[in-house]
Amino acid sequence: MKQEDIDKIAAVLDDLKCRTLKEVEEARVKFLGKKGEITALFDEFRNIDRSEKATFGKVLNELKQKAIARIEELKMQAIDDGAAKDTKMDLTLPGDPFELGSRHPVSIVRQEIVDIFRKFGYDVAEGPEIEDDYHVFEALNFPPNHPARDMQDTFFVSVGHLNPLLLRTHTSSVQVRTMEKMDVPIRVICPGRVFRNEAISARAHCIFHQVEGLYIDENVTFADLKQAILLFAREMFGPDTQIRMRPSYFPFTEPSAEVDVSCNICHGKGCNICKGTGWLEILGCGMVDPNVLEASGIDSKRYSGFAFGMGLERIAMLKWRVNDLRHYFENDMRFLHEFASATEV
Ligand code: 2NM
Repeated sequence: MKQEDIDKIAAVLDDLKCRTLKEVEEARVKFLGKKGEITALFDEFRNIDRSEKATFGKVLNELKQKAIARIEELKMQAIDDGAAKDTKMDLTLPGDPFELGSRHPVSIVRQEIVDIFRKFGYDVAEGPEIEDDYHVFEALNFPPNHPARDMQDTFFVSVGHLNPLLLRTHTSSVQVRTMEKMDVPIRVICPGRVFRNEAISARAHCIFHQVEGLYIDENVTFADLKQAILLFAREMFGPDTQIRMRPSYFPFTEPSAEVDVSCNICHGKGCNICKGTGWLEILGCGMVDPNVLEASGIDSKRYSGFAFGMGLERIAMLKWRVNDLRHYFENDMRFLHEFASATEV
């Protein structure tokens, strides 16, 4: 055993540089591992001359302590100067983003419509999606054999009763319940989900959303209806919007009309959204049939009213030029995120 060998190892330890924790571990094995250089000197120490043991025992122990301390020091350094490199992680990268949800286009449109009518003094009413025949049809002046009662249009929950349960096909049932409960004057809008047994396509779905409105008081006329719809259309589609009414038919209103708004995309010139007509159909309306008022206990000699209804998916389609109704129900995040900027949070 030579002092020279021990000094050499001590010098190497002093100069040792490690960039990574892996290199530190390699250095530890090189000096202190089972077959390490310092371990080898201890093995050699067992066989040396008794006279030498006193000198080398102390020196070897000092060398070993020095090696342990130096390895520990290098380990701390490696951790400090970016041991991270060892794991291929870039800690300067921004953190994992988490996705914010956004309002569904149908919800956005519903909220806009509700806000407009709230401003006009209407209340909001909601009611059950599973309804009875009476509130969906009977009280709304649907004759007993009206085609809308047919199995083709209505999802029945229970059949064979006098008053079967079914999924409501319109939210007018909520208005019937309002007329039963509340005193006149009534101003109410009813947003909600409705169900019709239709084949699913780009333009039709078996589940969709409506907002219906009802206004009942003394001396309510068709002129009031027209003005209410005009004010609504201008709030909803812009101050230059024009409306036109076409005669129509609904069992619960007489007279009835369909309302078009001027196409705010081509401003009446004709485009593919309005199919060249300059007009877009947005709602149905009319004067509440006296039979409907009477069925809910309202004196039709003293009171009159108007009602209207519109489909939210259709209005959202016009607003954002969505070309297929099915997008609304597929929960595709790429579609839904298109509307992230359409509402203030
Ligand atoms: C529409 C069109 C016309 C309507 C009628 C009633 C009620 F309950 F008062 F009779 N609610 N909603 C109505 C009238 C709905 O949707 C196209």
